[in-house]
Amino acid sequence: DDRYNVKETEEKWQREWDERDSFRATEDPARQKYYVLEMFPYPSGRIHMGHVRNYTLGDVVARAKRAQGFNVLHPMGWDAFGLPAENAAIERGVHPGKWTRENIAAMREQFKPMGLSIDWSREISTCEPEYYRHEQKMFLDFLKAGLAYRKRSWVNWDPVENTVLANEQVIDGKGWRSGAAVERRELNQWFLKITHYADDLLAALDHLPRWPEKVRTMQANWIGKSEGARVFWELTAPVAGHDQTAIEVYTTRPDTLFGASFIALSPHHPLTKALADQTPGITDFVAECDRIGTSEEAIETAEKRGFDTGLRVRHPLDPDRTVPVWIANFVLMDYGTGAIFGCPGHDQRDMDFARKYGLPVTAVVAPRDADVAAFSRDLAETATEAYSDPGVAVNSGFLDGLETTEAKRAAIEKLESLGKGTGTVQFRLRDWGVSRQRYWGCPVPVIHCDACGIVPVPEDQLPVTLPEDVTFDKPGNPLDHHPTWKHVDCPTCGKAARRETDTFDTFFESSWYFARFADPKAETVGFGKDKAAYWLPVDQYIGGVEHAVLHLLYSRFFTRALRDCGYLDVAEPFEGLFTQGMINHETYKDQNGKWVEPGDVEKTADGGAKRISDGAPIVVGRSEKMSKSKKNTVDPTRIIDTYGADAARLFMLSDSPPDRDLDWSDSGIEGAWRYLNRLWRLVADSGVDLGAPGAAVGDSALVRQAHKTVAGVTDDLEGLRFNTAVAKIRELTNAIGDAVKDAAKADGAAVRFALETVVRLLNPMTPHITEELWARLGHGTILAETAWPKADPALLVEDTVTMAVQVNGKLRGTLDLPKDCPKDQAEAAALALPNVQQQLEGKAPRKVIVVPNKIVNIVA
Ligand code: ANZ
Ligand code: ZN
Repeated sequence: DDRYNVKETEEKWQREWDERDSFRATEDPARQKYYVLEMFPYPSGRIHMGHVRNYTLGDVVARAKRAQGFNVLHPMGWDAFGLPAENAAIERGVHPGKWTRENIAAMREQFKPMGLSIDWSREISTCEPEYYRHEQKMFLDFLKAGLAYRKRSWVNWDPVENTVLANEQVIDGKGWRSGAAVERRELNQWFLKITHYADDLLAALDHLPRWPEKVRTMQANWIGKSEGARVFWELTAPVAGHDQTAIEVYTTRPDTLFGASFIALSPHHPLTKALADQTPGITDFVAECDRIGTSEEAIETAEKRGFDTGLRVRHPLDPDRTVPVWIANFVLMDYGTGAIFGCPGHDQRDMDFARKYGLPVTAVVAPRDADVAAFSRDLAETATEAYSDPGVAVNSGFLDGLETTEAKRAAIEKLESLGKGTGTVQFRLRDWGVSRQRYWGCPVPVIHCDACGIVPVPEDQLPVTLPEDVTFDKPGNPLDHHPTWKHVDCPTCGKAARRETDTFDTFFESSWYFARFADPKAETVGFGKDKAAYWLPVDQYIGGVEHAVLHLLYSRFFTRALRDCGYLDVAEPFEGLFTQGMINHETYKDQNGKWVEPGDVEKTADGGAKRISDGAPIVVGRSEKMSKSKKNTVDPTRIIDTYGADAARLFMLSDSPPDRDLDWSDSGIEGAWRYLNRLWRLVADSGVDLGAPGAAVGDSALVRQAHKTVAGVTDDLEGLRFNTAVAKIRELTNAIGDAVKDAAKADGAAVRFALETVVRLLNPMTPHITEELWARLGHGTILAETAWPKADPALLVEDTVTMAVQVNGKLRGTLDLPKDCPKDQAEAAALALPNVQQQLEGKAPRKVIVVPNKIVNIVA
């Protein structure tokens, strides 16, 4: 039986590649390397369609680059620390280590049938001491270099997870996993000094042309560089318990200083603290503010609220004037100076605040050509919207008449000359808080000694490993509850001391794993410098856009920090970045509004749908991102079982451009399946005598199309336009189908050539069936080790040209003629055109001029 047996074929070739070790990467300075990496998975236990898409995209790149002669590194590993393991421990009593390792084993088995060309000998798992010991060393090096430090700081506290969250993990004021409203707490935390590189991280974005514009913009906004001034406002009277005589504010609009109507302090400003002891009500007000958390979004969206302290400060440019000092919930302590001057006319938040508390609104910037008196009156008396665009300074003394940019400069100059302020650059980026009060993470390798303070764990005592015997019955950090683990002697003075019980944020592990893959077995170092130099940077990184700022920015920081600590010599970890779209699926609900799984739904002839199990009518909803909560997921393992990995891969690649969302559908996967079977039959039983491999082929339309397809697909793969690549291959397949319709007349050598071309071009996308067909076509080699086809440039030239036909200078028609055809042939064809004959009215032309391949000019 000559039918295509998917299961047998796919298993056979996976075994074959394994046995031949086809995908092992070895450093070879003589060969050009290519490092392709997909963001490594979290071992949740089951692969999902998003994984299938991500790893298929990477695999196509890896296989194509390998065929094109590159020394390819395509590794896989596990981002294995994190909360879900601990939650499993809490809910089911299984140890996080056991849960994680079992999930890894299960997912590895689910990945294997996909036929990915991975060098599994380089597999890593970040929860093993062999991995995390190296990041403990890195941390100690960062400490020495001043790139890691500890400080007391306000943090986002997730009351359900009992842990600190990074700002990025707070979404709409809620914990990203728990969904619980986040609170503020002040804790001692470890930080990595990402701000040290703020300027460089921003400027270097311009040198990443192979990154999506969108991701670069998101990082630039996150880094948030702004230019402005620090301005001193002198208190009219000293405040007991506070040593400063002035309030320093940060502003990006020094041009609006004359419009100041109040000063606002952060609830956590030192002056607020000093005042709290003396002024009743402040402590309560601050506590209320704390309830909205520390994330900017939360603070931005909360209703503006304030507390009048009764203090006043002198205006730096107009000392006769004083303005009141308030405490306001929208002023952040960790941005700028933690204090602002409010200019309601030109800042919306300040406007909202001023209208709520009856503070004055003064226009100090007007649109060019505005009626200043009317504009000022409206803004002061009735407006609820601030005018925040640039314009011309008004009501501003010496600044009047200056454009905003000019006015900013002039104001700063004046402030500096008076000693009342300085021009500065400010970044929105904060240092990265890496402390987590959790068990399943890498222990921070330091010891707290009452006599010596913070003592780094001596390097010969690394790694600090996690204790196995922990319990999860109490809320909080199991490392803290452990009876013995944290009690150690101080390495410096020998007295009783305590281990740090914080562990690292799990983004720590993913910030350098790409370097570990260069040298995954290194024991004394995280990775050897030579191997890192050979493989890094990653040439093509592929993953979800949800990591645009977190993981991708941390990795860029980490690479710089490692460089400065002597680990490697690159600054940028990822030379090329591609962010793939999501996978969507229709959603289904029954009459009770309950979600129904796609596997239980059948479309009916009338265009509706019913539930398979009981025939109940189903309402079909729109296609949305696959998610467990809507039950619209499709299990990749089931799809691969039914149709095979090749069909699943092909559908993923052909349906839409890889950066767009993809709608998963049964008809789509079936279409891919049918195509592969058709290709199989074209090779197995077209009835055409294909002759032997390597026979000479003549020039023919089919051969030319094959060459064109090689050129086009090569180009498409380079640009990651997989869907258009597939379309071109399918066109060539159709042409082969036409050519073999009359088997007796077909040119066997040309058909073989075209078929071999299809098989070779399709190999990176559907590796199994193409290997099998290649063997059936009589080759003793395997495609995984075969060079990429090359197009013959001579056969790429267009074989026909379109020529214009003019009569007395007017276009009267066009002709499709063989390229470089003789002049008399072009002339005859032109004169035969009905339109031309009509123009000539039966007479002979006076003159005919032929410009080869372009135009036939007829003079009547
Ligand atoms: C006066 C002013 C007048 C402002 C005006 C704006 C418009 P970016 O551009 O994001 O850097 N600001 C400064 N520190 C703050 C803090 N800790 N918390 C909340 N807001 C703060 O924003 C800078 C502007 O945000 C600053 O310029 C300041 O308000 C406010 F017509 O100063 B501005
Ligand atoms: Zn000590």
